[in-house]
Amino acid sequence: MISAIRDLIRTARSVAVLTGAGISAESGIPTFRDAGGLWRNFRAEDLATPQAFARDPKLVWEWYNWRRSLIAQAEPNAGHYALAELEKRIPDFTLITQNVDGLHDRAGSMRLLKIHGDIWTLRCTACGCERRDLRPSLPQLPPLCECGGPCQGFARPGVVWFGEGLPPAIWAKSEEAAANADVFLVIGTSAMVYPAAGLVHLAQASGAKVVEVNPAETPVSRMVAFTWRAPAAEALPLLVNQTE
Ligand code: BV8
Ligand code: ZN
Repeated sequence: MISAIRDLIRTARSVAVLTGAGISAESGIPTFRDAGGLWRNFRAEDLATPQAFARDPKLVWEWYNWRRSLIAQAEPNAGHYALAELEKRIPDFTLITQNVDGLHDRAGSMRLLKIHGDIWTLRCTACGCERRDLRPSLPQLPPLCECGGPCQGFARPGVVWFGEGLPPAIWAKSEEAAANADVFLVIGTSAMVYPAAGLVHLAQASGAKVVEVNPAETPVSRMVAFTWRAPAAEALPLLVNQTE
């Protein structure tokens, strides 16, 4: 199977990739829905929604602060680096990620579409100004707006919550990449969250060969051309090392 996947990538005109929390698992960042995952003590609707934030911004920020501290101690793993290497070799390559941890950026991925936002960006709920803040955990919760203007607003994490639309321009590029791909890699996602998971169906319907890299079965496993039951940090380097 691995050589067949390598051949697919070697001969592909256009490659698109969708990653989820699973690609950061081997960097020590818990996934959302695996045992011991980020949602373990909470339910998504308790925290990653505008309603939860309106009700208790401090609680939601405590969760994000905890995640920021966790991510700040993590390093990109061989899976992240392998995707950054693939991007260098394939002219028409797009990496679409549901992850907000910034590890793809740190591994050197450039053609990167962050469809669920970025945990290191803060956005003022009053004036909408955005800023990057890389401090692992923020001293004051919720953080105040620092736009320098008269705004008294406070900031929220620059991520997409449940019930919120995805950034339109980034989403449009993601759909275009999925629709044009010869090969679509779906890596480390439970393929449960929409519209992100819909990209797999769009790629397949547009004629792409879809390859899933995931140690576990997911709702898309049955529909794809290849299901590679392996952790990303082990599988992805094998794809890169032999596609000289
Ligand atoms: C929207 C950012 C409309 C925040 C996140 C009922 C049916 C269908 C859909 C819905 C429904 N009810 C509501 C909806 C819509 C909802 C949705 O899909 N809900 C799901 C739960 C059913 N979607 C939305 O609300 C979206 N918005 O629809 O808006 C709209 C439109 C226009 C205008 C206004 C409104 C917004 C969704 C985005 C939510 N934000 N995150 C944050 O991170 O804090 S979602 C969250 O889940 C993360 O982004 C995460 O990336 C994403 C998906 O999870 P995964 O990444 O897949 O992680 P998970 O733990 O689930 O799986 C890990 C996988 O890795 C597993 O398969 C595991 O086997 C594998 N793995 C483990 N180790 C490894 C590994 N793989 C490889 N290697 C390893 N070592
Ligand atoms: Zn402001």
